[in-house]
Amino acid sequence: MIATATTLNHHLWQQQRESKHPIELSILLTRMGFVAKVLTREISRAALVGKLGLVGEKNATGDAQKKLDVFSNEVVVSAFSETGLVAAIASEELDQVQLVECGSEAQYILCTDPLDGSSNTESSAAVGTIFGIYRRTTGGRCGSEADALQPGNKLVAAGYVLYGTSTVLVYSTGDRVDGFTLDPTLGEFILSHENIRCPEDGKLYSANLSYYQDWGTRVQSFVDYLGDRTTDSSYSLRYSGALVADVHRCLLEGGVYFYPGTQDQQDGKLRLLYENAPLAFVVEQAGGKASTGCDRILDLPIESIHQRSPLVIGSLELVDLYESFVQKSKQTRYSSIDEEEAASMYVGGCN
Ligand code: AHM
Ligand code: MG
Repeated sequence: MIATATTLNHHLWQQQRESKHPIELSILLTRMGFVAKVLTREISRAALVGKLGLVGEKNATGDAQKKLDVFSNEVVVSAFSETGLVAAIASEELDQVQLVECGSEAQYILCTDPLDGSSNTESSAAVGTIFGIYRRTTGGRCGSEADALQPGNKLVAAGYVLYGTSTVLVYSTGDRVDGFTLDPTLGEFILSHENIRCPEDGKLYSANLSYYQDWGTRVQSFVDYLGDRTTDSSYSLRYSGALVADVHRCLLEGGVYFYPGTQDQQDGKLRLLYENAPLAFVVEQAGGKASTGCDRILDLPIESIHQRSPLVIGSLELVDLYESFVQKSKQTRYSSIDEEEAASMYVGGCN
């Protein structure tokens, strides 16, 4: 590696000098870099230090918490609390918004999934951390839950860390998207993916197809189209079970990830505030697209911190294609089908 390689800290300083973002965001993103280093170390040696397995509790959205979920949450919360810049934190692993700091300096809100895809940890597969940063909107000395209930179009920074074959930190402050790879020998994130642009189209799709029967016919048609070997389409399926890893692949190589609703869970599984919105922010900044299949993710109102939404995200043309499938039947929905069929078509489709 050459000595002139750009570290995350140097890059943040350069961007700040060019007025791309304020110093506070540099401090917070540097902090995320530190969190990523701690979690890289602890995740990779978890089996050796008794950190695998369940805690025995469920989190706010009903998932069985793992020791690494709880640990990761503690690392994120303590690291960001120490900055004095964060008024409140919303996390997948916290039932409610945690108020952190009062005062004029604490003007930011952190929303995070500290350990995305934690079901992968037992098998040493990829996991991630997702983060979104908002500015406070309410007055008064201290933050409140209302500060976290902002749509994704109000994000001032967002990104993720992928703990895979290497640790990669990707972020945007609304200007461009850059990715940094951790050099473990230096303990530094080095700029490795400069100004990432999501390919407009791609040949990869990523979804848990075991839910095929639970999806509506519109989503099923899309899947059938992708898998149709009688046409010259040649899509490949890649699904890791970690949203961060699957979206990262779509971002770099072109492709689409989707997690639709089902009859029982019309909003799907993924959480809007700390999973879908931050990833949508990054992917849009890179020229990609993210929606529910019907509506732009970043424009969805946030009514509660653990609210879910369907997600389709990735290359512009593939997201458009998905939308054309789920919206296609809209006009004919009530024409020649019975009530049961209409309900089935609705799942994953648009009103
Ligand atoms: P988590 O935040 O509890 O790990 O849940 C989110 C994860 C995503 O990373 C992944 O894409 C999805 O849930 C996998 O769910 P499923 O097992 O239903 O395919
Ligand atoms: Mg998650």
